[in-house]
Amino acid sequence: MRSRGLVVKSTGKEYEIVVADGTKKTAVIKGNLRTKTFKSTNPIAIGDFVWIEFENNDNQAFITAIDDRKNFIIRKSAKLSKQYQILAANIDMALLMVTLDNPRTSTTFIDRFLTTAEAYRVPVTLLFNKIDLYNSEVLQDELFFLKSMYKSLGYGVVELSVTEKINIDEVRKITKSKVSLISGHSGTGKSSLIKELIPDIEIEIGNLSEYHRVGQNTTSFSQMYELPQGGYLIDTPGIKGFGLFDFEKSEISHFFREIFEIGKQCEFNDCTHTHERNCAVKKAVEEGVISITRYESYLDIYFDENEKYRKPY
Ligand SMILES: Nc1nc2c(ncn2[C@@H]2O[C@H](COP(=O)(O)OP(=O)(O)OP(=O)(O)O)[C@@H](O)[C@H]2O)c(=O)[nH]1
Ligand SMILES: [Mg+2]
Ligand SMILES: [Zn+2]
Repeated sequence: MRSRGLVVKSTGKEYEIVVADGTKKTAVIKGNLRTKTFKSTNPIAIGDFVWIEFENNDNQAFITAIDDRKNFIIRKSAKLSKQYQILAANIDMALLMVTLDNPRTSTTFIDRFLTTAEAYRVPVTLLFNKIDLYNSEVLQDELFFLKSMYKSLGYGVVELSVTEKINIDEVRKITKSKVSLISGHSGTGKSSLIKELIPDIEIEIGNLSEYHRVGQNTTSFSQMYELPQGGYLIDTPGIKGFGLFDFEKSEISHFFREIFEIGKQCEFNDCTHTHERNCAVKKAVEEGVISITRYESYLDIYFDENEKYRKPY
């Protein structure tokens, strides 16, 4: 018997798969399953459509094939690693959970995530969570700046407090009938949000006071949950960094929307926006038309991916 199903949970070894009649099957990867080229820590991701077979009337199911992916979000697992991790496949949208405090999310991290999503044409909404903790003027100003900036670039932005139940309805609205991935650092409140949207599920929430200890993840594997209003949310373990997968240096600027647009006015067609004369991008940064944080993220990626290059300043 062979059936097609959707991967809804992954422990890295075993997968939970919902098949056509709605039942869930547990399956492992068939030894000779061939997945596409790159080295991945998880050849099969949440959101994948796979084919499973049962052998010898045994209850054990094997994944024997995987359908082509519409899209996916992938990152390098750790610095200097050659291993890649697919966070989720076949998604309609990605939600990036951002907190400016407890823990702090950097703009470099945000922009690396956005760059990857842009490359695979996945729309992103930034969820600025824990606004109940932003009492200082510095944090409030920063929130205002980041919200306006990302909104002006065309990204969705929602400010949120999951524990104070602020703007939960907004998230309900945007996730309705869609398959959405939720990613972000550990402790930003991803699982808390899912619990708020789907109260009757069992899901583990971290204890904030424990986050000061070595970055322990509360959620240790990815899982897809069905929303009461229709649609699915994919909870994932928090990630520390976001290494980019397989980007050509010359491509990077294509995935920074504003740098790509304004870069068309540079004197040289192949301008890298780092040292060239009459660079429209650098001029726009000086004039405040392009945000300095975005330009810094661009340089961070541009120079990081190949250590041979040195910053010209
Ligand atoms: N003050 C405040 N705390 C929050 C808010 N949302 C979540 N928290 C707390 O943040 C802590 C971490 O929440 P989780 O939902 O476990 O975070 P996570 O992103 O799922 O973390 P990992 O599973 O480790 O990736 C918990 O103590 C939550 O109660 C919020 O809006 N405000
Ligand atoms: Mg979690
Ligand atoms: Zn340029």
